[in-house]
Amino acid sequence: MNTRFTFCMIKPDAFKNDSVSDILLEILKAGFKIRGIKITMLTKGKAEQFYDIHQGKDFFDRLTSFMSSGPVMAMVLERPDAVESLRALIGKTDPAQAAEGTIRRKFGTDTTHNAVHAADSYENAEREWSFFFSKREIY
Ligand code: 3AN
Repeated sequence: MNTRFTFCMIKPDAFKNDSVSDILLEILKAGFKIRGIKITMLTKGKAEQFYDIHQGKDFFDRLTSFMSSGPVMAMVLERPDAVESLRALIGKTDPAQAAEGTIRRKFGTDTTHNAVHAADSYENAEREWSFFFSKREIY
């Protein structure tokens, strides 16, 4: 398994709060290289597909409505131990419980509006970047 790559997505709340460039800077300062990047807008249907694993949970509609409410920035990132490093950098799902200095603590508002998504396994990372990128869009 290649542990150098992961998938990250900056969420619509970060665009609304104008914190996209600050978040990008944190990611780059942590040593990640950007191997694929695009800004796009998810439809509700696409957001439901992306978060398929959460179908049936009480927050599913809130989550997918929010994720289709504005632009997202999808990225393929490279660094040794990419998944673990990025998960540590972003912090816990709820920004109030995320450790001091983490991206969600700094830029998130609540459990839905938490500024960034990061893949939680290498298997999911590949599934998630394939959702946004063709092979030739990752270099
Ligand atoms: P994480 O993104 O920290 O891996 P997951 O995979 O459990 O968290 O959840 C995916 C996304 O669903 C979260 N980023 C968050 O936006 C949303 N979410 C998770 N749990 C809740 C909740 N209890 N209430 C509202 N939104 C939630």
